[in-house]
Amino acid sequence: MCAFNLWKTEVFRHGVFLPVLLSGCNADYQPVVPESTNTNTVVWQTTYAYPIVDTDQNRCYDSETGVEIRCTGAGYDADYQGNQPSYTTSSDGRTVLDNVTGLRWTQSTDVNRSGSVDEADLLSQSAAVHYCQTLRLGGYRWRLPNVKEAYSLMLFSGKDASTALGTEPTGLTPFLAPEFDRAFGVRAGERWMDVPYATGTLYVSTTMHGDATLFGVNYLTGRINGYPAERTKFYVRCVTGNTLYGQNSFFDNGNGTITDQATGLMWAQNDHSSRDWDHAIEICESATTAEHTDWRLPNVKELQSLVDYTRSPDTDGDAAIDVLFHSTGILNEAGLPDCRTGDITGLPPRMWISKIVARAEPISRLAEP
Ligand SMILES: [Ca+2]
Ligand SMILES: [Ca+2]
Repeated sequence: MCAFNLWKTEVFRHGVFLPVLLSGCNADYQPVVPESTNTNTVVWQTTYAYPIVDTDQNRCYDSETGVEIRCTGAGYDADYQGNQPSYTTSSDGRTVLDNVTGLRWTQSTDVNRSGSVDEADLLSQSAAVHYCQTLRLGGYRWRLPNVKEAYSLMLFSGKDASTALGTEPTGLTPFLAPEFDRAFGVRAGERWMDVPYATGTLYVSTTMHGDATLFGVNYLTGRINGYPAERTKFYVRCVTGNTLYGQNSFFDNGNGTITDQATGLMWAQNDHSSRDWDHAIEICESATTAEHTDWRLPNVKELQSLVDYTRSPDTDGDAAIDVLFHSTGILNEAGLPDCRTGDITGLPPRMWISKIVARAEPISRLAEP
């Protein structure tokens, strides 16, 4: 079964986030004067409803040798700062506000408040929905995050714990800001990395044995995976605030580009093939689509923002991306049209980010589509 055919997507170019609105701010965020001097009350007002938090990648490496290289001019993720991660923990320590997205999160995975995170904190997806909906904390109306909300917390300064064994999880670096607690696989036979967090996003088709499938987010591997919705137990982190987060607002500029007015990113409408990642970078950095010269290869989180989780090859015969985008199919080893099994972020990110190019849209241009 095919979950997504992102191999069909392809070229977009990218640019630089331009400081347009306020001095000292990037184009996407306008800090609001704090209601008090208590930093816990600082609220950031986003110009965009769906701002993408940067990946927190801050180093560049040669793609062949792995040797660290200068980022300036490399065109790599770390060459573009984007919206740097920023969080504020509440005075009681129980919630964490993402100052970029406007989403507020529960700080702890210890849902039964036993003082430790263990098997008793694992919930089925339906129980997770109920838990968040009935959570009384801080006077907020909580919900289980959708997959885009949950992915907004992913920081790629983490280290993949897929192969971590050991007797203690010390030394592991989750793909999650230190403001949040850590949870690991706790049940017999599980690995440290067996810690999917539940989301409210079900796959529109089925997988494996006809199972309804839930997209779970794993902050120890940096991935999204599909899990049998009724047979998996998940950790839970509830969210509140910014109910527009994750909702795209595409506008066809009529010149081969699509602007997402929710994220502020402009994308190339057509995909483009590339030999490898370096070639994809080269294509983006030199692109002049619609006479823009600031195209870049998108980072993995920007690319995920394009995924339309209401679509799938099985249900639509097409890629899980808005129909405004022109997607090219691929042929599998048998020479047949095909797509990859599994979720998009279960794929090696370097493979699919090499397929798409994006550029940040200066907000001034959003007004003149
Ligand atoms: Ca970056
Ligand atoms: Ca507990």
